[in-house]
Amino acid sequence: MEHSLAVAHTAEQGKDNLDAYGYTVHEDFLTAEEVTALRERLEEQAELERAEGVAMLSSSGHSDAGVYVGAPKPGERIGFQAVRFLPNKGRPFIDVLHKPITHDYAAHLFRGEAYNVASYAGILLGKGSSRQVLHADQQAIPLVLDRPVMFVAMICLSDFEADMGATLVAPGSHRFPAPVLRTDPDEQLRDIGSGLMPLTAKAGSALFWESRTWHCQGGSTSDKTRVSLGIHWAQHFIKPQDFYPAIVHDDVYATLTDADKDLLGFKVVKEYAGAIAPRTPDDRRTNTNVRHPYVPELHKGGARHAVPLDVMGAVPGS
Ligand SMILES: O=C(O)CCC(=O)C(=O)O
Ligand SMILES: [Fe+2]
Repeated sequence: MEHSLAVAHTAEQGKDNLDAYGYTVHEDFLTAEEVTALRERLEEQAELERAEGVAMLSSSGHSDAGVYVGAPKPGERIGFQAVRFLPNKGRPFIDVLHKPITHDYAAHLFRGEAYNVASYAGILLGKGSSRQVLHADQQAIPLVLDRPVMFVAMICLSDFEADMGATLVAPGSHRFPAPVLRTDPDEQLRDIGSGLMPLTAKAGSALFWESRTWHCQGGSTSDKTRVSLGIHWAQHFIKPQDFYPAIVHDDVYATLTDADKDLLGFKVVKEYAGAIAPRTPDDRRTNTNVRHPYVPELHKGGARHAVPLDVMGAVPGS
């Protein structure tokens, strides 16, 4: 495989890289100040999730078998920690969703179709973390598609060096059906004429790969911790891994703008899917563009009643 790392500074370069190779490294995605603020918030949250016994951890990496939720075991060296559901864990995590470059790539990869966040986690990777299984993110879709329905923005809050477990990507693999999980990766890579390339990058870069591209988290043998935000963006009809309309805390919901909510999947697109109806008579949680009245099980002479929309001061949407 003759391939040099596909790096971009502009959306135009990045789109060309995504088309040609299925990924791009986008340098200077964040300012140095943004890197510091996001990294400090993430590391504090990660430390306290360990201290409070609610951390998602593994000593051996991002493999299903080794991952557990709790406090670190005595003497355990943490190889992998995920801090999930970041929109609940600090405003800077929501702000970074609005970076225009992400939306330039989304418009290109999704050909103008609507999309939202499908999962959003901080990832800390340390020594002893093993290489993840080779996969494509739309692997679960039982169809071979001529386009991606998801893509990842992996925002680097530390440098990504090869021995720190930098993401390994197979350039050009987006043109092929997904690899067969847990089957000799080297043979499959040879068959498509590709190989694994570590996406090395400086802190503040973002790695983008589309969901047909074969990739895996690298293994770490370094004393330095790889720190990143992993954001999966999906077209609106995909059932997301993390369903933010149900996950966002009430106090966070109260702070969200409609633009935030749309990125988190509160919008019903083309009248298809994702209706949110009130759970209690005074529930304010709703779609950004459609509202439904509160309607419980009604009985003649019963004590429970519906709440018509005008009481909520709301307008039915499109
Ligand atoms: O953490 C990584 O390098 C890759 C994780 C991954 O496979 C993904 O986010 O889709
Ligand atoms: Fe992945």
